[in-house]
Amino acid sequence: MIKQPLLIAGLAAASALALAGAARAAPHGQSDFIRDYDSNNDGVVTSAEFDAVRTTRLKGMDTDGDGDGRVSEAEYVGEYAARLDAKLAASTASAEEKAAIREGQLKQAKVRYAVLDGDKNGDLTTAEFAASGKRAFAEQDGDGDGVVKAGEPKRVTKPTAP
Ligand SMILES: [Ca+2]
Ligand SMILES: [Ca+2]
Ligand SMILES: [Ca+2]
Repeated sequence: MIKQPLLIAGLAAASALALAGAARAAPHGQSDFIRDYDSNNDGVVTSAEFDAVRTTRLKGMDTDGDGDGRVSEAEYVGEYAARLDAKLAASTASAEEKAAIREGQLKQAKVRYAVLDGDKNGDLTTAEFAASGKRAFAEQDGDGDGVVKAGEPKRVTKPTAP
């Protein structure tokens, strides 16, 4: 049933649902990106929009109440698991399928955390999060004009030391 390799669209789920019809014609991965980050709905994502959404998201992940903007793997995966569970609860997949999807997705979330945690010290800082965001935005901004548009070719960037 649910065959999306990544359930990243769960982010900003309300606005994503509202825009799903309009955005569906665009290539899948990129339309998800634009749906998630195009806050003013003008069809392109600026780096300012991208940074604002990501900053809000990082704050939402920092759930241990100390508000220091640092996110542990448990916080990161926990925040993701909550969104994933809400999605799975609404899905018509069988219990076995849901369990398999959940296991696979949580594994991927841990992999993503390891990438985000640049110095691998088990503590994701705002600086590390911003660095990974810069790379992610550059990948989506294939023509390098500073905004991400539908149908834009992705750029493959080499992983670089932060
Ligand atoms: Ca926009
Ligand atoms: Ca770190
Ligand atoms: Ca561009």
